Amino acid sequence: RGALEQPVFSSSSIGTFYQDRPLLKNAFFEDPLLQKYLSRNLPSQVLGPVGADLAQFGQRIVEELDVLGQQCENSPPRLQHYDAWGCRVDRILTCSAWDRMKEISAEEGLIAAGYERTYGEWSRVYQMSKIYLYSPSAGLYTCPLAMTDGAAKVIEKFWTSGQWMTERKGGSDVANGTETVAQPQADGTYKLYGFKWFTSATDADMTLTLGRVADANGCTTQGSKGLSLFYAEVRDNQGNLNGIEIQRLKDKLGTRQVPTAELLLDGLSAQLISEEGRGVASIANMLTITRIHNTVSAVAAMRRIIQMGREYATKRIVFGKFLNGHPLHVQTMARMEVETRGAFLLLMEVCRLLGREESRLASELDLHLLRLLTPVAKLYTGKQAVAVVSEGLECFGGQGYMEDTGLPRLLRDAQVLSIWEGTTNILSLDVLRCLVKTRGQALEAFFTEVKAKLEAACGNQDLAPSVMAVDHALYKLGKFASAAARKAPSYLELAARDFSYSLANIYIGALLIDHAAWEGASHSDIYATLRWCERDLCTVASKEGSGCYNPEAPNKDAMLVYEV
Ligand code: UCC
Ligand code: FAD
Repeated sequence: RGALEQPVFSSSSIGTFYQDRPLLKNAFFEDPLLQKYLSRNLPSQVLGPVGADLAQFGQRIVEELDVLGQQCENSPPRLQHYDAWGCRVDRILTCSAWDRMKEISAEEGLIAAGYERTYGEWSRVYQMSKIYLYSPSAGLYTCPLAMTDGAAKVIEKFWTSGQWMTERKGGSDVANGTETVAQPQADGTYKLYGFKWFTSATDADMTLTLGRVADANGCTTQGSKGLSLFYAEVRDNQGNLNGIEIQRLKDKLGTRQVPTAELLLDGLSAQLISEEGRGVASIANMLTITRIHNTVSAVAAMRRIIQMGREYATKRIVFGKFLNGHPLHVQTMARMEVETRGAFLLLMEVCRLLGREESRLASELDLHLLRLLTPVAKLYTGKQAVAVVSEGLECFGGQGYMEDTGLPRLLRDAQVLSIWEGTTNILSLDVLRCLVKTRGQALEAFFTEVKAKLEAACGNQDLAPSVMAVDHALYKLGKFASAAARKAPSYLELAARDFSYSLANIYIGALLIDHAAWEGASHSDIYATLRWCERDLCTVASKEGSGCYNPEAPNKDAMLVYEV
């Protein structure tokens, strides 16, 4: 360097290299699997308008919504307890971007699409595809949307809704954890008294909540049989809270964009909307919808991190070449891609079944599958999202850990997906509940459907190893299930999580095969299927050999956990 040149690094200069940033592109065009899924399944008169709408929405996300989502993250809600004159007001102050998200959600018909049913049985696939594109840029506005959708399913009324189930003693064990008492009023309504420990989207117009109706002596029935479902409006016509005090906003790892509050119900006026004592069964419809939304968010987060990661890999040079020229890096992304494809097809399957149910086209088999696969999809993708998004952050090296890239938020927000709307264990137990309640018919439906998909693909040589692997796993699952049915219930309880994972692995294997056997499928569709089916698809059968579900296992586990 000549003596007169400016030094590259000095107090006035920090060097000349600036890494090109990964660009957010139209998520619809960036997602060949979504496009192919729609082409394969939607009738042509539906595919045209749906494809056009998703393409325009994908562009709107890039140009308008992503920045609003980031603003929601940067300007979390605040709670104003008192006004300037000392009056208790308990106002939740949300940012303008959050309010704008509400308007845009209505403009785009994000919930209406599920109820107007313009596309008949495909309306849910359309709606959830749209929310899937939106979710990673939504600033978590998808959370109130999910609860609104769930409430609309229960009461067919169209306001943003809360879902207040969790109290201090129990969010999983709602039956024993609910202390809220409902006092009957002369006009047939109720006043609710209790404390709701987690309430998201507390800025909603209305809520569904659980309470115990008090009899003339003020006594209530304990357990699940004492719980009833109530509808309540959060504020009155003047905007004052309806017998509610907002104690505080939660200080959370993620989902910071969403106001999640602790609420004292101090005479909340409410209407009973279920039969007395049928509260849990009545809110189950809402849980189905919100758990499907949870699955949408999980798969969408995986898809987003992959889209950003593969973009970055075309821009970042290390050891003399772009990241996407390093086979080990691409292998890492390919593994994430396989996970995401599997999760996506499971999500779409549940949406397809929901659409059929709501259009009254569902067979008995469809209904059993919908009931069984909803908790399976939620529990499986909730966990997968954390693993894939975490791996995805690493794809950016240190930049993946930097707040102002907007990437760490994806991991924080993914972590909640396995906790709320029922934890992994609780949903695994729900899978067992479903099997018991249907006297095994849901499991039979599972076997029938997987076998049908395998049979349809059995002439395809490329897929033969995958078909064999899924078939073998199904055989092992059947053997396990018949043996477990003869054992004490505690055996299946301990196996519940592994059993549910096996259901997910096997069903996803069958869906990937089904998709790859389609005439429009690509080599990558076949390759993804082969890769998925290499894994141990029936973990519950593999693990049982160690005795980990046997009667002595809980003691051994406890000794292991608490060993001093
Ligand atoms: O976390 C929450 C909101 C977060 C924000 C929203 C995000 C949405 C996604 C957005 C993405 C951005 S709200 C709180 C969610 N809470 C839960 O999910 C509760 C978790 N706990 C459970 O799921 C438990 O398994 C309980 C509460 C359902 C267990 O209650 P019980 O009363 O002990 O259970 P029982 O006695 O077995 O069931 C009572 C009745 C039975 O009906 P009958 O009497 O006809 O036999 C069950 O079959 O309820 C029925 N039932 C169901 N039916 C129970 N679960 C279901 C189900 N999943 N589907 C159909
Ligand atoms: P617990 O039930 O105490 O569970 C603790 C652990 O024990 C978990 O790992 C669980 O899997 C395990 N466990 C529990 N029972 C069993 C069992 N029988 N067998 C094996 N393992 C078991 N709730 C609402 O009602 N409305 C909301 O709007 C809402 N928003 C939320 C927002 C956020 C950000 C979060 C984090 C939570 C929210 N929740 C909401 C609460 C949420 O639904 C509960 O936290 C969740 O259902 C778990 O309940 P819990 O916290 O009481 O945990």
